[in-house]
Amino acid sequence: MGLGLGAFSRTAVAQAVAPAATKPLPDYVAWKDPAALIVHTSSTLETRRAAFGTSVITPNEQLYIRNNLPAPDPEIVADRDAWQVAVEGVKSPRTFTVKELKGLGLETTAMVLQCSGNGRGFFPSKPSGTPWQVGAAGCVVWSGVPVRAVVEATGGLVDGLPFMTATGGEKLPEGVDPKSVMVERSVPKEAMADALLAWEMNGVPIPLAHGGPLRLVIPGYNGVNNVKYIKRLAFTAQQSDARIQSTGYRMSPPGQKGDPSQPSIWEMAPKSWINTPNADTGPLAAGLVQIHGVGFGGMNAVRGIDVSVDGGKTWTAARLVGPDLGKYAWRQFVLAVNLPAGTHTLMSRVTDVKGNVQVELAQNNASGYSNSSWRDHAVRVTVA
Ligand SMILES: Nc1nc2c(c(=O)[nH]1)N[C@H]1C(S)=C(S)[C@@H](COP(=O)(O)O)O[C@H]1N2
Ligand SMILES: [Mo]
Repeated sequence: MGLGLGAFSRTAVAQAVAPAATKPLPDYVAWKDPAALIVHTSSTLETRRAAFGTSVITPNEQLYIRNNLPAPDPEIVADRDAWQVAVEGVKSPRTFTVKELKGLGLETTAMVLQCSGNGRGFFPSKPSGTPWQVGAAGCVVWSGVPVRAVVEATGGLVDGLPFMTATGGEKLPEGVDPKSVMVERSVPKEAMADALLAWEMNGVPIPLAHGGPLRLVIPGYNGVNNVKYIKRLAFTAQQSDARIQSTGYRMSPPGQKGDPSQPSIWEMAPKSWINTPNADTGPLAAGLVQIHGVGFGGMNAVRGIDVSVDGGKTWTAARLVGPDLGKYAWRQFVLAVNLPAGTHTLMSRVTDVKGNVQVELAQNNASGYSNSSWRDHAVRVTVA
C-alpha cells in the first residue's frame, strides 16, 4: 500500500525537517513512512516529534510500534473474520469469531495510545529500555464491539472475578518458560466500561503490526494493556502470573526489581508537549511564532493547556484547536507568541476537567515508566 507517488512526496517533505539518519524499516512494517519514524530496533519504532501533524489523528504510517515478541505470521490476517477469541469468566463462556463479534455491536472511540516508557529518554538516571522521547504515542480512532456487549451476550460476569485478563496471540519461542515471554495483561474489571474488541483503526482493518485481526483497546490505559491479536479475554480471580504482569510494568523504586505489590502500569496521567517549534525546526526569525502541540488527560477530558516561554515561570492559556474527539483523545493547542532574539525554553502543561495538573517532575523509577513531566518535555529554540 502507498508505495506510489505519495511515498516520494512524503519523503521529500519530511527530509527537510528530519535529516537524522535512522535504521531501515523492518519488513513487517515496510509500509510505514520512514521519514516520520526513528527506528530504535526492529520492535521499537518512534514517531519523530517533528512528524506529528495538526490533524489530531496519527496516521498508521507514522504511528509508533512496540512489540515484546515478534509479530505473528501474516497468515493470521488472510481471513480476518475467522480469527477466534475465547471469552471466559462469564456465565456462558464461549469462543467468538471476529465475524460473530461484528454482529454483537459497534462503537468507535478515539484515544491516545501511549507506551508507558514514552519519555523514558528524559530520565537522568538512564533506565534500561528504549529511550523514547515523545513519539511512543499517537491518537487513534478504533472501531469494534464494546466489551460490555460481549459480556452481556455471554450471560454476564461471574461474581468475584475482579480482573480482566487478555492474552496475545503470538506464537511463543520454544525452549523457554511461556510465562516469561507471553503477552498477557490484567486490568481491574471496571476498565471494561469503555473497552473495545477492535478490528478497525483509523478507517482500515487493523494492520498486523498494530494487532489485527483483533485488538483489545482500553481507553485511558497505558499501551501495554492494549493487547494485540487477542486470543483470550478472561475475567479472573487473580492477575496473570505472566512475567509481563507480575514483575514487569511495575512502578519499582530505582534499583529495585518489580514485584506484584508495586503499582501496575494501568491508568495514564495528564500529559502534554509542544511539537512545533522543536529541535529540528532550526533557527527561527524574530516575530510571531505559532507554538503548537498536544495534551491529554489520561482518564479525564482536557480542561485547558497552558504554555510557558520563560522556562515555567509564567503561563498563558493556549487555544484548543481542531475537533474534540472525546475524553480519551488528545487535544491540540496553539499559542501565538512574539519571541525576541535569543534562546527560549518553551513548555506546555495540561489540566484535566477534574483539576488534575500535569506534574512538573516525573517520579523516578527503575524502568523509566510514566514520565509526564512538563519540565522534561520542554523544547529549546533559538531566535536569530
Ligand atoms: N500481543 C501484544 N500486545 C501488545 C504488545 C505486544 O508485544 N504483544 N505490546 C504492548 C505495548 S508495550 C505497547 S506500548 C503497545 C504498542 O502498540 P503498537 O505497536 O500498536 O503501537 O501494544 C501493547 N500490546
Ligand atoms: Mo509499551
